[in-house]
Amino acid sequence: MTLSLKDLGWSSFFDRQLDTDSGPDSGPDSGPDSGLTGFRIAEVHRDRLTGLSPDGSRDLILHGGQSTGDYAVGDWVLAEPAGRIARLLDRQTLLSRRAAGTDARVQLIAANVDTLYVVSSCNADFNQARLERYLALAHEAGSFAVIVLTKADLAAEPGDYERKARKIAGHTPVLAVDAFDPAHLARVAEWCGPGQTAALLGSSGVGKSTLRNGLVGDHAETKAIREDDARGRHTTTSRALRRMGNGGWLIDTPGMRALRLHGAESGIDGLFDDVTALAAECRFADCSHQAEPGCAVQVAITAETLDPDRLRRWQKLRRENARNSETLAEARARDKDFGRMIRTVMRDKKGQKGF
Ligand SMILES: Nc1nc2c(ncn2[C@@H]2O[C@H](COP(=O)(O)OP(=O)(O)OP(=O)(O)O)[C@@H](O)[C@H]2O)c(=O)[nH]1
Ligand SMILES: [Mg+2]
Repeated sequence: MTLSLKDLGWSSFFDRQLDTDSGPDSGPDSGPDSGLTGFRIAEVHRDRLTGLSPDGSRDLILHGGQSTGDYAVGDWVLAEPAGRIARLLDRQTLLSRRAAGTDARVQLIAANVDTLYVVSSCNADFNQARLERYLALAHEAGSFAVIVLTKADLAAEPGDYERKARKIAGHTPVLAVDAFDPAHLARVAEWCGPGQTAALLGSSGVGKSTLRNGLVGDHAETKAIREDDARGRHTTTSRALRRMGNGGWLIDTPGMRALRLHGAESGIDGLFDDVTALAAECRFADCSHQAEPGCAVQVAITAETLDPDRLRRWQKLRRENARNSETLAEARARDKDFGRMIRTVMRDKKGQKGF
């Protein structure tokens, strides 16, 4: 079957970035982008990229000095006839996270994602704070989030999980599903129509690849989880863009141990807009919402119109985000200041003891 650029997710947003008279691959042209072909990145491996175009799939060649980590599944690139990438087009949305560990690397998860399926299960994996983290990521990126709670068929009261998710979801749809049931899969697919792109994100073992298999119709490996804590085994190890039965595109991702947000302040505040609206009413602009006079947040907590746990989770996410958003230089400066403070304290202590 031949797919058009539009079928692959191309839109006027990418068209506007072309320096041609008419568009990629649309005949003789005099602009600098003439003769280049638009490819959608479908797979990112350590040493190579695979792209999709109306002519099919092919490996793409990087420019010297570039690494495959500079590209995300879902990206649009323009490539020369031999497959060498000429340039990366601006992204409409980008999902990324701060890599684990102390280095400041930002890891790209997926690009040009319209719908983010935030996947958890109706079991011990379910956790409101974790869902909020993913929702903040979607808000920040500009992707539309849909919460999918799998394993509804295994839970005694799946409605309880659905209710808890709705409490934090705002306008985000919540679907409790059996990932093997075609009728449930159809409800999931509805949120990503032809030419649109969705990504599956969530912990290992929640059923991302099971959903993907049902929606795409081929077979990616899945593995049973541990019974005691519902943890998965990190079965999926790479990201790939696949076409769903309804013409939408789906990106399965490896299960995440931790999602470290960075640069997501507006995403967090957007998700917690009830708290931020209250905070804007506080008498002091720098109110910490603890015990200051004129604190509208504390008034709402006393009136039981705001859950104090929700305030705590908002503050925690903001703190973490600020820390993760530091540049490497800022983090080093903070460590240096901290080291200096410790040395001063130690020196003072020694002085007091008469050493
Ligand atoms: N009964 C039932 N089992 C499910 C459902 N969804 C997933 N499973 C099972 O859960 C286990 C883990 O599913 P996977 O699809 O491998 O999970 P994953 O999220 O892709 O995990 P990673 O690739 O490790 O990130 C498998 O044994 C699936 O058969 C569901 O809705 N109902
Ligand atoms: Mg998987």
